Amino acid sequence: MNQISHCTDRRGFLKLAATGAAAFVLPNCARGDQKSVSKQAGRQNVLFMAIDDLNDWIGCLGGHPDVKTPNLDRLAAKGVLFTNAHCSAPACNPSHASLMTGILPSNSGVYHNPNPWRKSPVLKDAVTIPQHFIAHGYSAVGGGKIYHGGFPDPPSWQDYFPSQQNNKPDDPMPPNRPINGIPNTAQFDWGPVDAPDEEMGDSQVASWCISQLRKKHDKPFFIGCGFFRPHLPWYVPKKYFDMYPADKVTLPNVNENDLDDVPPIGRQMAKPEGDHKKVIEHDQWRKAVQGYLASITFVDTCVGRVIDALDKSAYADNTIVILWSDHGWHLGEKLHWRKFSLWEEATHNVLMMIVPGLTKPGRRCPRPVTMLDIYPTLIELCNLAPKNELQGKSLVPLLKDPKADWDRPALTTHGLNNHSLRTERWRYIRYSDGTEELYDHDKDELEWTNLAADPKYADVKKQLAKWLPEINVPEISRTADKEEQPPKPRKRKTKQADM
Ligand SMILES: [Ca+2]
Ligand SMILES: [Ca+2]
Repeated sequence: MNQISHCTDRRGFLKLAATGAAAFVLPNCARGDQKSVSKQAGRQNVLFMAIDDLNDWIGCLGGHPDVKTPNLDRLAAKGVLFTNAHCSAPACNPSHASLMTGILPSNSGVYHNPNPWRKSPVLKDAVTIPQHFIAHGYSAVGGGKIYHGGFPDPPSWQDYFPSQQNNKPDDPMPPNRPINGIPNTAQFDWGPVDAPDEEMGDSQVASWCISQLRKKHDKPFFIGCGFFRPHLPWYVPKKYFDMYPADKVTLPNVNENDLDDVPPIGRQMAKPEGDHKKVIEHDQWRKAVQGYLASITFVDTCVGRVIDALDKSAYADNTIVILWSDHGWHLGEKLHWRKFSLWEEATHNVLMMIVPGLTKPGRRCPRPVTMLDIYPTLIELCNLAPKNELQGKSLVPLLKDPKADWDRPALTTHGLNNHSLRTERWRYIRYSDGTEELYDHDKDELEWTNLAADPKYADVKKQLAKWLPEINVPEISRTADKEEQPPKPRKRKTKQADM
């Protein structure tokens, strides 16, 4: 339990300590002598949960003082929370594709949302995580957003909710959009929707997942459960907005001059004249933060329902739970909104794992890890055949001992040959034109002061640069990206999907 004291947030500490203690004493009641077939077969099941666009604004990561995430916090308290986990790409499609195949964007050429990842010559025949489980006798089913909207992958699954071709259930939409009054805003909008939780797409995904956990399974299972919120638009039921009155929300700590020491490619990623200018002009910053926090608490409720169902199921003691988000999100930091950058707000994401018989409750791992490490970790935990082409590294040593040695920085790539490397102390960014940023997290956790030009740090940069990828393949072709299109009007009964 002493590792909990490393939590940076006092509120988070108290919450974790309370739930962590509860996790220690909870008896395995109500399960009786039920034994699943999968336990008898000697292989643990996997509940693989994804949350889209969730940055580190969850209680147990201390990213935002106002946020309410009791369910994510109690899940984290059951096992290992990776506090320095980063995406391989700060955008939905390349992050999901690299995580599910274990291959870096710089090897596949899948850098952006409009890249149909199965068209990559490298990923065309790649065996995804669930495919590998199927090959080893597991059942593998999924629901919701495990792949980016436009590019579902039917070969990955034996069944899918709502369907193999449409991975996203419909969401109710408020009338008179955009609510925030920003013209031509597409999905960049927020506000309450007049609908009960159960009408929300993510609630339907949670219900589907719960129904899977209540089933009798003849084989060990791999269940993918992907939640879409807090992806835009931030339309969730009003009760979640009411938890965060806009006039009281805490805004991010932003330095108006932060981009002055950022190279041109970085400034181009930030686009301060784009979203940020519009948000300020329309006086929407507080309401946007409110919408993001409301969406987080909404999805936290969905997570809570699923973990309660697992705890009450026959599979509570022999199911590995892994929960990840695909990248972070800026809400004005560096005058930037959304993901699509190589700074902490965009690369830092959520990763927690509970492995019965291996992990201990309430552990926090500060080592820099990436989403690419998930695939080899699951292979080792479930005794699947090793796959030499995978570019991540198994996290099993860190699950056993969160302070074990770990030699590599976390690599994030945004576009061709733009990379970031994160260690426990440093962030080093190298853009395609050779320009650089270097931040010292011991003194500057908001990454305000770029030290790259200071000769004092030449050796730090040199040591980090050894980890930059040697291969940087060109971007593959692009197609229209459904998720970035404006929401279509929804007819009340037909529930038009808005991707
Ligand atoms: Ca995403
Ligand atoms: Ca700066």
